Amino acid sequence: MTDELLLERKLPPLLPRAEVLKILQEEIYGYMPPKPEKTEYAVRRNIIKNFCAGKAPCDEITITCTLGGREFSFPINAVIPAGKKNLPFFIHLNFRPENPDRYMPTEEIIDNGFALISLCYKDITSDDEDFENGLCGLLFDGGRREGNSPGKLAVWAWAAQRALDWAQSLGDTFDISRSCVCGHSRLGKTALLASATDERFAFAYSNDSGCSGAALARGTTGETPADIIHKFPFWFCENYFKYADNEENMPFDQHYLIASIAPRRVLIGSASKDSWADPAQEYLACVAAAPAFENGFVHPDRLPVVNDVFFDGDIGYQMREGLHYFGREDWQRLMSFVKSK
Ligand code: GTR
Repeated sequence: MTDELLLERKLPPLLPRAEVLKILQEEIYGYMPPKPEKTEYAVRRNIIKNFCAGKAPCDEITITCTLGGREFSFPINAVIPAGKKNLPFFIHLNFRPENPDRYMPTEEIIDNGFALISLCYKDITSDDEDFENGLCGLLFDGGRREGNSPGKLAVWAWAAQRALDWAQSLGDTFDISRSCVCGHSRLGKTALLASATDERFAFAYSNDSGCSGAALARGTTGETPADIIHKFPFWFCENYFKYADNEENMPFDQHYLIASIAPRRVLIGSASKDSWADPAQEYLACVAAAPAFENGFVHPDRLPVVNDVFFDGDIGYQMREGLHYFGREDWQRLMSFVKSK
């Protein structure tokens, strides 16, 4: 059944990863900003009194990157269980700087044996058409963009990669082979892109990322490229704009984004009542991306239903009951997926 649904969608065939990454950067997200010439870290320890009852202090790290001879700084939070080494960990791109936050049950994550690094996306650059603030101020001359210059998703994804640089700089505190980048909605799209373009991430998790994230565009009954391009053009490169109401001519679809994470692991999470993100299209993208992975996507030959959890392949999928939200049930399933591998 899923094979017929994919045939109806007439998707572009999978290509080698390098070609897929080129198409994605050229046609939808823009090319990732370059790596910094120099990076420095300043650490403020234990910034929240009695955090997690003393099990794990919350530190703030200011990351200062030099690009084109100019500096850009942004903060991240790190919560590391005291006295532990080689920790599996999440890099969570979040909407707000608060710790914990309604999308981030920090203590529960720590109690499951993980460390947690979080960053607030607006500390990197604003979520609007202004390409002169934050990191964008170093990348664009007077805010001007070329057709394949990075959109905001690529700029935020770059920051998650810098947080991983910091984790790596600490030696054996973190287990990089158990690193996972994650986010919700627009930041789920960002997490997939961060992992697609940086092979150091062992896992990626997209929560309800939908259009231009995990969901196939061809055949959607939810948000379309035209909808998202109209409302959020700044998330993408300008070359994407020509595909508004013109999906059939896209030389890619969103299974390319998932496939470009191979041979590593990726979990896609949907919410049963999030029709705008279109859970069936997120699931079908997993089916279409599967051949790029050694252990693909193990699933029944039907569309997903509430509380489906498919963790046997390199691609995992889970559908939670309810609305567009990154809740503790999503985190519990995400943690189980990482632990199961
Ligand atoms: C919506 C957008 C979605 C999703 C969401 C979010 O308005 O249409 O693609 O990204 O915002 O990020 O919360």
